[in-house]
Amino acid sequence: MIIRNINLETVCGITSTLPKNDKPEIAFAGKSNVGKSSLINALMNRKSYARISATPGKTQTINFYNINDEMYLVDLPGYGYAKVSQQEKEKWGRMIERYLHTSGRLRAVFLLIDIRHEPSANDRLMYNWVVEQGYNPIIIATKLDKIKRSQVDKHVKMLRQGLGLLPGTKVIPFSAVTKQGRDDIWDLVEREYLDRDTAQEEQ
Ligand SMILES: Nc1nc2c(ncn2[C@@H]2O[C@H](COP(=O)(O)OP(=O)(O)O)[C@@H](O)[C@H]2O)c(=O)[nH]1
Ligand SMILES: [Mg+2]
Repeated sequence: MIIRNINLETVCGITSTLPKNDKPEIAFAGKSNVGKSSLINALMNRKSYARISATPGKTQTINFYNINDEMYLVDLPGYGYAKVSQQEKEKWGRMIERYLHTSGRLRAVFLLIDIRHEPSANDRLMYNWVVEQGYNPIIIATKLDKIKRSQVDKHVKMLRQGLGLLPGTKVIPFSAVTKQGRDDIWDLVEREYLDRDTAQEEQ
């Protein structure tokens, strides 16, 4: 994807009305600190347009990034942040659920999981829940630079087993430091989830 312009167009808090966008949306879910903002920045070729937080759990809004007036990257609130009350967590859960149910343009959900660790109970809950909402999430295994190259296959297998991924589910290892995996993600999005007039593109 050639990034021509980006714009954080809508920021939704708990009580906000969700936007009725008329362009395809790709959403990113994952626990706090997994690297969602870093991934979105890398996809947009920016260092810090999406806020990168040293304090997990800070981004408790749904952020819609307009890309080239062609599509949206949607940053969902992180889950599993211990300092947030149960009541607060439920509110955010309902908000994400409302988004997944009502967005007419949501094409795909990417679920981010840290490549280093066994998926947590929250990760499994999130995966199963997204599947129950009718989506077949693509897994991004984040922080790829933190493990040795020789360990990657083993860790991807650990994620597949730990999450109980449905056969055929894609897992894309990614590093915000080296940008490895970035092009694979864009290729997938452009190939599968955007309405491109391919005849025109090829001219
Ligand atoms: N080494 C490394 N650190 C990362 C990577 N992605 C994110 N981080 C770090 O992890 C922390 C949380 O990142 P952030 O993007 O804010 O996570 P978010 O809470 O999921 O949006 C920050 O300190 C980032 O610099 C990565 O691919 N490699
Ligand atoms: Mg974030």
